[in-house]
Amino acid sequence: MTEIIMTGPLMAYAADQLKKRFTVHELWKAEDRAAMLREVGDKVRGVAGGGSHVKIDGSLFDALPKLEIVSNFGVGYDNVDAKEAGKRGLIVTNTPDVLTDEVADLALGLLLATVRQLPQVDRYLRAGKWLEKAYPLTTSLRTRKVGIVGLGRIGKAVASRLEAFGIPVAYHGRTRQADVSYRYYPSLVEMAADVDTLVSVAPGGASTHHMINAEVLKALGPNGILVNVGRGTVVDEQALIEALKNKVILSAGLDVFEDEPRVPAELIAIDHIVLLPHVGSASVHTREAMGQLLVDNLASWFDGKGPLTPVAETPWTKKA
Ligand code: A2R
Repeated sequence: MTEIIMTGPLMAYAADQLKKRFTVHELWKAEDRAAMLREVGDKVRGVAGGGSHVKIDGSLFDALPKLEIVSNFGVGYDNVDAKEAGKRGLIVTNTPDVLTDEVADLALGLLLATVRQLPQVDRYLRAGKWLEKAYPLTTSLRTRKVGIVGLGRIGKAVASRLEAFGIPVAYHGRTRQADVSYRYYPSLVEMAADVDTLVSVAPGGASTHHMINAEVLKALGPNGILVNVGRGTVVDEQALIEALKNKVILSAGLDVFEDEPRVPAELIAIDHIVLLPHVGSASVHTREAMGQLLVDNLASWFDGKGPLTPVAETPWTKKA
């Protein structure tokens, strides 16, 4: 059987399929990972990635001389050095599309929860405070203009939901998109100044690192709300903490953080914001679809049919 490495725990739905089809080495379980790699490294042809914070980079590739493909769980693959994989002629795949609607649904839920303070309202009722008086009035989605940072697959699904809610949408990215009529801002600071709500769905990695910084938050202003369902590294978390403490912006709804699963105590101490433990795609339905795509990419590759969803850095064209 073809031998592969799993770098972290995947849901049983996917892991059980992998174990039927491949000889699976569970890297994150090894007491001595280097020893495991020395022992099995020259037999391994595939990596099933995700589910852990093990970096899939040049040093892992060095230990796996027969490696052909990294099938990564999730649409984001900032845990994989895809550029380095490309240089070495390896294929990297991710799990796009199958989670788009789920994450977009969550983004709208998180936006509404933040604007209307739903977790705080729930806590208020449970604490018996409604018996004393009604919950104070909140801000509203009704008057808001939303700027989407990263109008990709998920960003577009967020935008179409916002349209249904009657909310004007603008976007920032590196390129204007011909197929949408939303206003495009080449400058993120200028967009932040013109809207009062930012929804970030941009990927992680060097090019987006701390893109939402103190200057952007200042431009967003005192009625501003930041929702982040993309990657935590896109936001300068320390600048965000300062902005929230000093009322530079009004509030935030965060599903992603810079150093997951560690969330700064300073954020946890701010009661009026909404914090979620990276659950954007975390339903049984969608996680199974993602797991299936991870398995299918490996199966397709080792059946000689090529990868199903290779990432941009490792394009693949079928040989004639
Ligand atoms: O920049 P563009 O025009 O290529 O637009 C992409 C945008 N993006 C950026 N925007 C500003 N500065 C950057 N350095 C930058 N790099 C990328 O992010 C594109 O509109 C969007 C990503 O869209 P997709 O590749 O279609 O990804 P998808 O499926 O929407 O997922 C987005 C992210 C994942 O990477 C995970 O981190 C997270 O959502 O789950």
